[in-house]
Amino acid sequence: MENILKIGVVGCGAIGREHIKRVRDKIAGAKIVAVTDVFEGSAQKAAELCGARIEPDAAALINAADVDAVIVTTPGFAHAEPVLQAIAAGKPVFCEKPLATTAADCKRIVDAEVASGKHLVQVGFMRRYDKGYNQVKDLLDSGDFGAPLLVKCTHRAEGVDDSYTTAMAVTDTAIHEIDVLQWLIGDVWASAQVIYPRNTVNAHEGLKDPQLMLLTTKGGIVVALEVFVNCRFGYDINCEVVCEDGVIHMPAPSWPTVRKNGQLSTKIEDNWMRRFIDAYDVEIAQWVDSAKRGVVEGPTAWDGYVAELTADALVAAQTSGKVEPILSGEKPEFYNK
Ligand code: NAD
Ligand code: ISE
Repeated sequence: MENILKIGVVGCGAIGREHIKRVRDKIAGAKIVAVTDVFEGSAQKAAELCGARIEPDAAALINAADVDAVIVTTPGFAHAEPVLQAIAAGKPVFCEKPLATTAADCKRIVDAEVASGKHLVQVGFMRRYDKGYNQVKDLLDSGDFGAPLLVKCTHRAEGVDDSYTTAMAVTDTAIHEIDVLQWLIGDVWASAQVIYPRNTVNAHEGLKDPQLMLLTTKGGIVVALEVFVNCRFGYDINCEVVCEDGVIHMPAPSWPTVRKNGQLSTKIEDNWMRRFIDAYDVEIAQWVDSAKRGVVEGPTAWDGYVAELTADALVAAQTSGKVEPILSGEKPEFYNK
C-alpha cells in the first residue's frame, strides 16, 4: 500500500458525503477514488465532490484493484453485506454505526473477521472521540468522584422523516449511548426496559416518541436515557453521571451567551453534523492512519456486536413492556490482541 490510502465509499447520502468532504479537505494521507450508491443521483453528487469514479455496486467497488480501504455509509440495514465483502477482500473497512441492525448479523461479521485472522473493521462510534465525553471519562477514571451510581442522558433531535421507525430510536439513535456509556463507566449491560410517556403530537403516524430507556449494568448502575426525536428545538445531547462523591455533567460545545430582546440565551446546536464535527474529524483521521498500518485502534466489530446485543434487548422491551435481559457474548481472544 503506498502512502496515500485510496478509499472507496459505499452509500453517498448525508454522512457519506460529509466523510468524503472530510477526507478531501482535512486528511492529507488519503483520497476517495471510487463511490457507489443504489441511487445514481447520490453517487453523482458524491463523485463531483471529490473527483472519484462511480462503481456500479458495492462488490465492484470493494474488489477494485486500486481501492485500499472502504467506508460504508449505507443505512444500517445495508451494512452487513459490504462489510463482509470487505473482510473477504482483506481490506480495512470503516462502517458507520450500527455495525448491523441485529446481533445475529453483527456476529456474522465478527466470525468472518476472526476467521480472516486480520483486524479490519472499525465501527463509527464517534462519541468516544468527543472532547466532552473524554473529559467526563478522565474525571471518572481519576477516582475523585467515587463509583458511578446513576447516569441521566438525553438524546434529542429536532425532527425525523417518515422512514424513521420506533425501533430505530434504539438501532439508529440510542445505539450511540449504548456504546459510549459502557466505554465511559467501564461496566457491562445487564437489563433493558422501555417506557413510553404520552406521545408527542409532532411524531408521524405510528412512531412512538419520546421514549424513556432504562438500562442497568452488572455492577448495579442505572441509566435513564430519554430519546426524543421530534423535540423541535434542536439537537440536544446531555449526559450526567451521579457518583458517590459528586456529580459530573458533560459540557456542551460552547456558544457565546447573548443578551438580546430581554433574553439571556445560548444557542443549541441544530444537528449531529455540527455537534460532533471535531469527533468525526479525529475519528476518520485516526482510522486512515491505523488502516495504513494494518491495525484497528477504534471501536471494533466486537464493540459493534456487543452494542447490538443491547439494542436487541431494548427492541424486544419496546414490544414486551418487560425488563429484558441483555445477553453477553464470549469475547474471542482475537479482540484482546
Ligand atoms: P442517508 O439515507 O442520507 O444515506 C444513505 C445512502 O445509502 C443513500 O444515498 C442511499 O441511496 C444509499 N444506499 C442505500 N442502500 C444502499 C446499498 N445497498 N448500496 C449502496 N448504497 C445504498 O443516511 P445517512 O444519514 O447518511 O446515514 C447512513 C449511515 O450513517 C447510517 O448507518 C446512520 O446510522 C449513520 N450515521 C451516523 C451518524 C453518526 O453520528 N455517527 C450520523 C448520521 C448517520
Ligand atoms: C443519526 O443517524 C446519528 O447517528 C446521529 O448521531 C444521531 O444523533 C441521530 O439520532 C441518528 O439518526
